[in-house]
Amino acid sequence: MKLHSSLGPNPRLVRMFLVEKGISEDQCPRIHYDIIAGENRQSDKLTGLNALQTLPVVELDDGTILTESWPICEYIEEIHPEPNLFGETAKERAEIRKWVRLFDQEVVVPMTMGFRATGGRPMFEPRMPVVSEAAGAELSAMADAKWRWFDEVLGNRNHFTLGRFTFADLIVFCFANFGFTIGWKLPEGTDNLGRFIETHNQRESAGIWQQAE
Ligand SMILES: N[C@@H](CCC(=O)N[C@@H](CS)C(=O)NCC(=O)O)C(=O)O
Repeated sequence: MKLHSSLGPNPRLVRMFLVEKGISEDQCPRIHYDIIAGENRQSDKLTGLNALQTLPVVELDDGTILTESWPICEYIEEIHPEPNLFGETAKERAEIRKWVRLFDQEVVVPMTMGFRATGGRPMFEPRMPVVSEAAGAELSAMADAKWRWFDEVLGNRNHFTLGRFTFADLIVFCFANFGFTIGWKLPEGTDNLGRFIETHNQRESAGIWQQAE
């Protein structure tokens, strides 16, 4: 198994997941693309693996190609079940997927579309359709409103569900850290999320956010 990777929250989500599973870079070598320079958009090799030219991409030993960070993590969970991050039972899996789906739609989509249309505009406008700067600012504000909602539902806990660390926590942690790398700050009054991030910063997998690429 090989991981085609880059800067950014989606490859880093998969990299954190691999660390959580105890899978080393020897077991899953990483091929890095410089997305700031647009290397992913110029690579015929990557285009052959993923027509969308985005990362992460997982290339299995039998040549199978997996794309999209969340399903990639679910695949890794199935072949490396321990420690469990997606739920032990059908009910637990439904619960975790509920939080992930909510976060993905309500925060990840507006946050990333907002960034692409504002601070990230010089990088993304030549690559993909982006909304106007004004719409981008509205999307960022919508994402921040949902960050506040996630802060409220988290309350004084450090896990969104099941009372233990799951993929739901991992994705929230990852996208908060992505925000920090682009100059975003936690919205005012989200002290529960601040505590959550500080707590999970102690995890070995969080070290990925300190690495230069
Ligand atoms: N929905 C995809 C998103 C993939 C994606 O947008 N990846 C970003 C890095 S976080 C990328 O490749 N950006 C460079 C580009 O679009 O040129 C996933 O979950 O993996």
